[in-house]
Order: sequence, then C-alpha cells, then structure tokens
Amino acid sequence: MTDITTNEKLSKLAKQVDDAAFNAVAIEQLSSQGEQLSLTQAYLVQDMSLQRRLDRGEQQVGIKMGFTSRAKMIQMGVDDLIWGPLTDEMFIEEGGEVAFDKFIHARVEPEIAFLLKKPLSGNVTMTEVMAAVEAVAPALEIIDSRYNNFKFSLEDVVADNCSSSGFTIGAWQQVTTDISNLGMVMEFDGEAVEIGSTAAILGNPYRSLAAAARVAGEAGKVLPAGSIVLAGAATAAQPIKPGVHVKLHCEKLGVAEFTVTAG
Ligand code: OOG
Ligand code: MG
Repeated sequence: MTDITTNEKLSKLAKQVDDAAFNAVAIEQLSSQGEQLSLTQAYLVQDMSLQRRLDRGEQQVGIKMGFTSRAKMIQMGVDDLIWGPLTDEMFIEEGGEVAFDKFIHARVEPEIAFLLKKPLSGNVTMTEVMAAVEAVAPALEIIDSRYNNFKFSLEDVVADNCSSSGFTIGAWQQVTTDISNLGMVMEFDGEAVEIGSTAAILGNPYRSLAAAARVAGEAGKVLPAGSIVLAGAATAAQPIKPGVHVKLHCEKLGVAEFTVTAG
C-alpha cells in the first residue's frame, strides 16, 4: 500500500480532486472510476491535496468534523465521522460576501466553532476538552462536493477533503453557558430553512471536539492552540444560490451570516 506505485496513484487522485476544487468543475466519483481506496488511503489523498493547497500559499487554520449528526448521515447516506483541514482560503468574513461561481453546487449548514487555547490530541476527558477551549461561536459551513451530483462513498468524500470549501464564524463568545442544547435557526433571506439544536451534534458539540482530538491523535497529529474546530452540522445542508443572504441564529451565542454574490 505504501509502495511507490501506490503513492504515485494516490498523488494523481489528489491532483484530480484538488484541480476540481480549484477550477470548480465536478469530477466522477473515485469509487466509480474503479478506485477502491481504503479509508487510510483516502486520508492519504486528503493529506496530499492539502499539501497542494499549502504549496499554493494557503495556511491551515483548523479542522472540520463531518457527519456528527444523524441529520447529515441520513442526508448523505454515510455512517461514520470524518474530518478534514480548513484553510485561510476558505474563510468568509462574518457579514461578508462570497462569490457563487467559486463553487460547483455549494450547500450551507449550521455549525458551532471552537477556538482552542491549548493543544489537543488523543484520548481526552470532557473536562480536558472544555479546559482547552478559548471561545465558542455560531458558524456556517459551505460544503461543495467535487463529485457529480453531490454523491459519494465515505472514502470518496474523505479524499475530497470532506467537501470543505467555505466557512464563516460569528463573534467569539466566552464559554460561560451550557452549549449542549441551544436552538439554531438557519435563514435564507429572513425565512427559516433549517431548524435544529446543538444537541444534534453528538448530543453535545464538546463531544465532537473530543472526537476531533481522538482522530487527530490516531493520525499522529495535534490540534494546535489557536486553531479552529468546526463541530459538524446540526441539520441537513441547503443549496445556496446567487443573491441569497444566509443567517444563522444560535440561542445564547448570537449570529453568523454572509451573502452570496453572483460572480
Ligand atoms: C461532507 C461534509 C459533512 C458535516 O458537517 O457533517 C459535514 C458533505 O456532506 O458533503 O461537513
Ligand atoms: Mg459541516
């Protein structure tokens, strides 16, 4: 699996998904191209495509967790947690604008973001997890699968950096409140399109952060102090279109919003 031929092949697949993301042009699912990747190989492709971004000058600012809610697992037909890197290139200024043509068929989903003040890696208790958090905020994630029709196997989506393509974060809040069951409403132009609760995220978003530390540890990585962790969507995702104003209201934590522009 780690012989040169396999590495060359994985590196070609990384180029394929990275080109698709960079040019906003959909590709056929790797699994339909006859590539039966293991999950380990899929994460190697993800690492290689992140390296291509870093080589272009992007910087990693954190990670995102995926499929931490039943709503998302059901919407996408998969049944395991995934994770992938977030870079500065994906960041959308809160209240700012993002161009629709940057994406293939983007969707948006309501999330909770954590800012770490201590590094996390491996098996950690909930107390340790909470002690590592500097601040928490409502967040919106834009996902844009690079695959035709937004369809994928678990290995496909992992290789495609878990569909990561954009995120915006509301004002950071000190963690003084219990965040395990906060109401969330995601609006398009003032109309609710998804309603949920932070409880949908593994019963408590902190559990997602603990899972992030565990998977990072398993991969021999550390979530450094100063990094951001998106806990995963609380509801299904909704397709965005040019002109739409997207706003998340999260009970006790406030709002996160952005506008999609045509070009
Ligand atoms: C994969 C990303 C999943 C989440 O919050 O569950 C994700 C996808 O649905 O395309 O970001
Ligand atoms: Mg997400």
